[in-house]
Amino acid sequence: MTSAPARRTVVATAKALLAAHKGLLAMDESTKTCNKRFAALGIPQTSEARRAWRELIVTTPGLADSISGAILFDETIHQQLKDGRPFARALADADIIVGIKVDTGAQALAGHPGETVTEGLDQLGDRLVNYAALGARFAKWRGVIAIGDGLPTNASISANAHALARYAGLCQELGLVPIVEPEVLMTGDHTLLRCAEVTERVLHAVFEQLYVQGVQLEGLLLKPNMALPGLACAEQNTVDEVADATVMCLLRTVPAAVPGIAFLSGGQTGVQASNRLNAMNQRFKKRMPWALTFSFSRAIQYPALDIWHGDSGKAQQAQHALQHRAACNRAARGGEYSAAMEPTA
Ligand code: 5MM
Repeated sequence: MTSAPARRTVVATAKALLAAHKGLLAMDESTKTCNKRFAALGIPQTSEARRAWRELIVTTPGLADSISGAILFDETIHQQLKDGRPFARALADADIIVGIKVDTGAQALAGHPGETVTEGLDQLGDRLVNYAALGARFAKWRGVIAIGDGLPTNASISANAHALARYAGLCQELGLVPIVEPEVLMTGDHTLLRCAEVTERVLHAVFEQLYVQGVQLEGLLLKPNMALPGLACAEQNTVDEVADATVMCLLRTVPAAVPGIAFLSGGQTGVQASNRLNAMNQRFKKRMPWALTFSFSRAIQYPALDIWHGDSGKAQQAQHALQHRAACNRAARGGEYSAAMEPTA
């Protein structure tokens, strides 16, 4: 069982991550994912290029006005800025809480073609202790659920929910806030309704496992997908339809003791993600027991990455774009985002 001091620590950290209408920045892409994004833009896929991109991110002026916590990847937490400061120190200096991705990735689930289970429980306790010594105060683990013909299976949902709950319990015991991320993918031609049904089923399973493992709900954050039609679905729903389906799904499954829900963007554009988060906060402010915020990677980073393209001469312009998307999402958390905030409006 988690000790009283550790419980107090995780509750306080979760609260700090949700303070002042801010959200989280996911910059925890694995080397493979980061390289894929760089390759698409012709940026060299080197450790130095990944370091330089992430230095640009964490030194963005005004980032902490909108971002309370940033999730790092293992490579980054061991790297330094050009001035010699470790990334974790630079984030703490900027008043941004340090987080770390601790899963080791989604692997094929035996006997279930097309499905995965996220691994990383082996020696997780030791790794968490090491990350905490490097400055991490929260962690992240992502389970991946695909929608398809006959998918997801109960096997994939329960294996991922179980691993998420085991990870969350261990984090809390060691004083780190677990970000619990069950992601239902946007890949496919499924409808919004189907995504909402699957998301509801997944979230029920996750909260059941969190209960079974004795995880303290007040000391975690949930990082789910929004309920969205598949990227190849012929019918793409309105912003309000997405907001309604997503919040209904969360109201049915997420206990009120959870302090906050921070969405992943999952392949939405920056503007789409801001619009949808904003609509949820505008339409349901009075009904929601938890804070509804963001933990985006692509929806915050992409416009800036596109400007930067590996060119240090473009760093300032890229930082401006990054700060802008972060600020739009902070506004969306308060239900105060509008198209007028966008430069093209
Ligand atoms: C779903 O991905 C998470 C949120 O990012 P988006 O807002 O872009 O959807 C993100 O934290 C993700 O876990 C990382 O980018 C790392 O993913 P990989 O696949 O590299 O482990």
